[in-house]
Amino acid sequence: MTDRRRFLRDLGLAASGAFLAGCNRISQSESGARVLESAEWLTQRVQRIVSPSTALAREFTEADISPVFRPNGTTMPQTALYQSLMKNQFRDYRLGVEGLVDRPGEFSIDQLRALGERTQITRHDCVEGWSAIGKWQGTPLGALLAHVGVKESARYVMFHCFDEWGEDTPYYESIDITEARHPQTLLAHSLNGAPLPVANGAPLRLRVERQLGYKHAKYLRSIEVVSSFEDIGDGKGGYWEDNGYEWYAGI
Ligand SMILES: Nc1nc2c(c(=O)[nH]1)N[C@H]1C(S)=C(S)[C@@H](COP(=O)(O)O)O[C@H]1N2
Ligand SMILES: [Mo]
Repeated sequence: MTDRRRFLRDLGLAASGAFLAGCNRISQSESGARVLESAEWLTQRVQRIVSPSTALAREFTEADISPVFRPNGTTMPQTALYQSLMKNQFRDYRLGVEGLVDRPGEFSIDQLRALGERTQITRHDCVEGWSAIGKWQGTPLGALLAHVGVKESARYVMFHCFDEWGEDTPYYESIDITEARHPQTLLAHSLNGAPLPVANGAPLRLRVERQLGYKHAKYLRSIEVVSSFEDIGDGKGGYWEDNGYEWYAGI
């Protein structure tokens, strides 16, 4: 069924008053389908129709780059592991890749770079009401996923970060496999032509350009391919989602 037909069907359900009941039923029978529980699902459908899953976020020119890319949230992870990697200029850094993949492993920045590179100048929008334009360079996440091989049951990619927001509460995020394979979804190692500053997520952060700032996980420690995220954190798919933000944060 096409997105449009599915959307029209869903609207029909909404009009008949069966929409929420129908969604709840689906979400109970399908693990990890929390997104179906709310109007968020509808938002995502509308978004995918207005701008299909392949649509690119707007890209800007060098002249548009903000003089300062404001850091936000964690700007210096305090964990011992991060601090020791930082002291050695991240030379020993490896991104863990685990979960529903054929070949899990650990990747240095150089190994990631060998898989592919993309540069893009985009606007970052934070829910707190500020924006900044920056030039990001990194490996398309899709290239890494193709390299490790994604299993059939995979639905989401989780991003586990070095920084903690409370005891044993690392920042984390998630996106679906379609978003993960979008050409502008990057594991970025550089901002404005230089290695990522610590404040902006060194040595590696996510860029997921069609969604709001909190989705762009900084300080990536590992990525995990999963079929459901209900057993991770409080089960809503991300640190801020566990604290009330929407999982699908389309701009
Ligand atoms: N690991 C981690 N990632 C994070 C955050 C954070 O606190 N920790 N903050 C998020 C928020 S709310 C925003 S707006 C952006 C800020 O990115 P910047 O510091 O490069 O501006 O990072 C996002 N990713
Ligand atoms: Mo943000």
